[in-house]
Amino acid sequence: MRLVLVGPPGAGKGTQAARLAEEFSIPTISTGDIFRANAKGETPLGKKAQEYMSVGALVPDEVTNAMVKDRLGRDDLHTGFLLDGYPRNAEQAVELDGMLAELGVELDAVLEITADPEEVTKRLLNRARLEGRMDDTEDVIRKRLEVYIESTAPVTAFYDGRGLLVRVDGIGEVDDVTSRIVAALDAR
Ligand code: B4P
Repeated sequence: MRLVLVGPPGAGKGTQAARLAEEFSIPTISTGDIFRANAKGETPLGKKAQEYMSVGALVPDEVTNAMVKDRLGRDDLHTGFLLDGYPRNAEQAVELDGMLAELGVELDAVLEITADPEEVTKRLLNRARLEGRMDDTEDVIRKRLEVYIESTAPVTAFYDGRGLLVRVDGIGEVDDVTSRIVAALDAR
């Protein structure tokens, strides 16, 4: 199973990725998690990523693409993978095509988790209270939503045109959303 997970900030990508990785026994590759781990470790990559994440912008493509290429080249992906939060713009989608062609593999599905801006803002502000993530402030959330509409929404159209897109409603209990996703993937 080779999956891509997209959706607005706060739709539940990270939340569902952890469950789907277990359900399908595949590793998750989350660009956001890799950036955050590097930021915490104060590595050069982390310092660079933090400049962009803290203002809600996308980390530059050359940094992100090289990081994903390196990760996809490792030998623990025999059962597949779940790409969480990548690709996030049309350029990254084209890059990913090239990486997969080099590896001789194809995506099985691109899963879009949908949720309206009011709901995701509420969730992210709640997470800010619990975890204090640097990009969960009201201004930065607004910026992340704008970036999503401008840069990431076209990615779903790109994959829809190829018949790969599976759209699932992300509103409701976490378990219910997981069941919806698994049912939608099974139905393919
Ligand atoms: P991400 O780490 O991908 O962060 P995100 O979009 O906010 O989603 P996340 O997975 O964390 O949250 P989730 O929706 O699960 O990206 C962060 C930043 O990294 C980006 O802004 C960018 O700067 C950079 N970045 C990442 N990938 C990049 C790329 N490819 N190119 C360039 N830059 C990149 O959960 C949110 C909250 O909702 C949680 O508190 C959760 O508990 C809650 N929640 C989830 N499901 C729920 C439900 N059903 N009901 C109620 N609450 C729910």
